[in-house]
Amino acid sequence: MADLSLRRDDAIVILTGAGISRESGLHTFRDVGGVWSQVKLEDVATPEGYARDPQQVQDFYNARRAQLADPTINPNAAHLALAALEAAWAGPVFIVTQNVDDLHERAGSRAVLHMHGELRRVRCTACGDNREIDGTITLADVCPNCGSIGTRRPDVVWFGEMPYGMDRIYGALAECALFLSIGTSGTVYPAAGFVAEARSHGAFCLELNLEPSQGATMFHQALTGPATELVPNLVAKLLGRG
Ligand code: BV8
Repeated sequence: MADLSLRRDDAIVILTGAGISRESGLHTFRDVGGVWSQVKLEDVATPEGYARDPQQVQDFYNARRAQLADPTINPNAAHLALAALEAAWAGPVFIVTQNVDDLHERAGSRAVLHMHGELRRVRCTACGDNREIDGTITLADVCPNCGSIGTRRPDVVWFGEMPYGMDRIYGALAECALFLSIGTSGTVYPAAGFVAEARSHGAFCLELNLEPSQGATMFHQALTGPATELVPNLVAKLLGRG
């Protein structure tokens, strides 16, 4: 395990990907049997795919939103450990997640930024109205704000669209003493470039992943194993309990 010489008031930035939610029962994208082996990314996670067949895209996100509402899908020990770290750590603990699920929040984390948007939010392409929903979106939906019909889309960031919060993220990467990357393949940019940004500003960069990611060599240390083992162990060490 890394020899982390941190002060308790140091800032920590944590990037998470689909791997941290795998043991909660949500599929990752690029593992065997993952989301992109079931449906083509180009068809459901691009503006072009949405323009071509909006019903297919709505169905894809409606199904994932319904799965997230399943009572068997809950935060796991990794999510809970990160929430405990935020509660006990004197310095800022900022989670930047690529995930569109709400498991970090349900685990108790408060400083969470969904750079790729959120499954449980919908926005209107006519007026920008952006709100939480629990059910489905249909092409007959009427925007409750402007009355437009069929203009409500999932509030997720597709390929070719600008992720949310980039200024805030780069500001945090420049200030943090520890950059943690958990459960991501390091395939998708700009998230995959965050380690280089943090390292260039002097952060200690640590990867926790089931297997080395595409960017593993960019980290000072890369630990492999399931998130529900690695993350609680690391948090215990950081809090001086391990
Ligand atoms: C942008 C939608 C610019 C929501 C997603 C060539 C080079 C560089 C970049 C590009 C390029 N060509 C195109 C680009 C840009 C493109 C990109 O990066 N493409 C890739 C494919 C090359 N990026 C974009 O388009 C981004 N936008 O660049 O905008 C711009 C500038 C100006 C103006 C406008 C725009 C937008 C990217 C966002 C796309 N949306 N999803 C949704 O449906 O979820 S991406 C999708 O991939 C998800 O959000 C997901 O989170 C994300 C990353 O995947 P991972 O989370 O890493 O998941 P993955 O399955 O890949 O890996 C899981 C890992 O977990 C594995 O490593 C596995 O080993 C591990 N694991 C498994 N089990 C466990 C575990 N680890 C621990 N414990 C376990 N139990």
